[in-house]
Amino acid sequence: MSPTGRRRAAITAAALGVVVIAPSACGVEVDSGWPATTEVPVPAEVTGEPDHLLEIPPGASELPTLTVPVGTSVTWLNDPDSEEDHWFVSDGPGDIESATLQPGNSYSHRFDEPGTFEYFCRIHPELRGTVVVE
Ligand SMILES: [Cu+2]
Repeated sequence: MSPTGRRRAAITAAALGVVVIAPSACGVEVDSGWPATTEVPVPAEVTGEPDHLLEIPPGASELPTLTVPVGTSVTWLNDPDSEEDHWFVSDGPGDIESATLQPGNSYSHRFDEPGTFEYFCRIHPELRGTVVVE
């Protein structure tokens, strides 16, 4: 990794509230069994990494039916190369409400109840999808 890349990674880690302490930083040599450069996996709840990422490609005309376990967070990502906005809302039960997703924007929703949740795009009403939560 370049110095710039390393700095960017450090800034990203700081922005995420992740505190990385090198074992030798305080002058006490701690034998953790890991070299100081080991990258420790960060749990999903810290990174905000979605359980399920649904990327909407440019010009999408249909969306897949997702089947996910209860408690899953689904993130819709409008492809940065897209030239259109999307605005997903529930069609029936559920409270999907993305507001306007410009290219590169994303919206996350956690499904805590089982059921079948249909939604569509307010801007492109023919663009519909379903999330089945089991
Ligand atoms: Cu749309």
